[in-house]
Amino acid sequence: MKVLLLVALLSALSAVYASKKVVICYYGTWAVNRPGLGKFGVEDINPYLCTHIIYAFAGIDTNGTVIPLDVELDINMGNYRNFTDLKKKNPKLKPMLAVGGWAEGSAKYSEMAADPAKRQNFIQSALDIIFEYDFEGFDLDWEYPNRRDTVHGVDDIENFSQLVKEMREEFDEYGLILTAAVSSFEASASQSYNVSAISQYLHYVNLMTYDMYGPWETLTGHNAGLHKGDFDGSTPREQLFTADVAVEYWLRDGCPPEKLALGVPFYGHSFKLQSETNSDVRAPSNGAGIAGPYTGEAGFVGYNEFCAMLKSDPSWSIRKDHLAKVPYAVKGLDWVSYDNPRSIRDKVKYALKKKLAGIMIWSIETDDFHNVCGGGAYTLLKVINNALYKKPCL
Ligand SMILES: *[C@@H]1O[C@H](CO)[C@@H](O)[C@H](O)[C@H]1NC(C)=O
Ligand SMILES: *[C@@H]1O[C@H](CO)[C@@H](O)[C@H](O)[C@H]1NC(C)=O
Ligand SMILES: *[C@@H]1O[C@H](CO)[C@@H](O)[C@H](O)[C@H]1NC(C)=O
Ligand SMILES: CC(=O)N[C@H]1CO[C@H](CO)[C@@H](O)[C@@H]1O
Repeated sequence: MKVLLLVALLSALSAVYASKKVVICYYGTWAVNRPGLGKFGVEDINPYLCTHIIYAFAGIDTNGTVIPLDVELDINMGNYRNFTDLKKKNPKLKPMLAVGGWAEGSAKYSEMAADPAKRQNFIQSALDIIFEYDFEGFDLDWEYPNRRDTVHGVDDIENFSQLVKEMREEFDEYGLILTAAVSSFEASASQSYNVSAISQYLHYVNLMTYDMYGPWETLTGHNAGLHKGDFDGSTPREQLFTADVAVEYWLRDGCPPEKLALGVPFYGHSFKLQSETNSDVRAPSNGAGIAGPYTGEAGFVGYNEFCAMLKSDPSWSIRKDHLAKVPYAVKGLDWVSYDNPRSIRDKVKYALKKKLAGIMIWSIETDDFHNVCGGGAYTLLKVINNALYKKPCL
């Protein structure tokens, strides 16, 4: 009897503990324009499989004012409102708005963060949108401080810390959530962030542990390997482009584990091999490979697109890098690095073992949300929920 009580108590405690893990889902709103089964609108979001859902993206003008990037969709067609209305289905869901992204560049953000008046303008205009549309938080996606077309160079680092500090102080007045998406590897992240400073002020740090190798490289490699791979040879550990090396850097540099969300990609990168006789990881590549039927961009395939290709065409050879814990697939000169349910589960286990905050996803509109491949609708999100909470999900 006592043993049973103890077991019940322990499992109740672990359920409470586990339920605090986050599933932070980015939603790329342009997917509403994709053809056929690739079209993904707000109505396609399953509001029970994420704890936080982030609308990507808003932008800023030259004064640092936060503005919608697609006024017609975001405002006129009601997409902001429909998105935050997902809370009516799941009251625990936290709808957030992301500002920035790759296409916004760095220059305007560098100018904004360097000027106290523009920082205040940024924060107040973010609050205006948050209150008008009932968002519950904001995500900073400046890509990246002190890189690309930066204006103020290395000053961006402390200016970004200052921005995050001021924003958090303001957000605390209203109980709003503040997060940022950050580059993951020491070589790049150390150019952009004072890790301990921003980690102190952010609720969660969304670690972009993907795009580690892609068709811009001359050799094939994993988009998002978890560990040192079968083909990494004697590469010194700190020079490895793997998720675990990036996580260890952020933890070492002062980000508390309970704030760090491990990013997982719901997409892969495709390469075109130079020769069929060398089709391993680190094989010579001629650049971008296949495009997906919906996303239509050479070098990129959504999980939904690629699982369907694998299913319908048995001539793909699926291989696994047993150490890196990610698959890749080869057919003739086509080479694709991607994530599947197995690799995603391994990443969740790793995040749990490292006592991280949870998982971040870029991005949910390329999950197999229509169950084309037979793993169940929202295959990858369900894998994440099952592995994090160890119970069947809705
Ligand atoms: C920036 O602010 C100035 C001064 O308030 C204003 O004249 C200008 O129109 C603003 N620029 C934009 C892009 O809104
Ligand atoms: C938002 O929801 C309304 C009501 O369901 C719908 O008429 C409208 O088309 C939706 N907007 C978008 C962009 O999907
Ligand atoms: C980083 O921020 C911390 C805390 O705000 C500060 O003490 C430290 O000096 C900063 N580090 C650098 C290199 O500026
Ligand atoms: C608050 C802060 O750190 N501001 C700095 C941002 O960058 C500008 C221009 O490079 C500096 O002059 C500020 O001191």
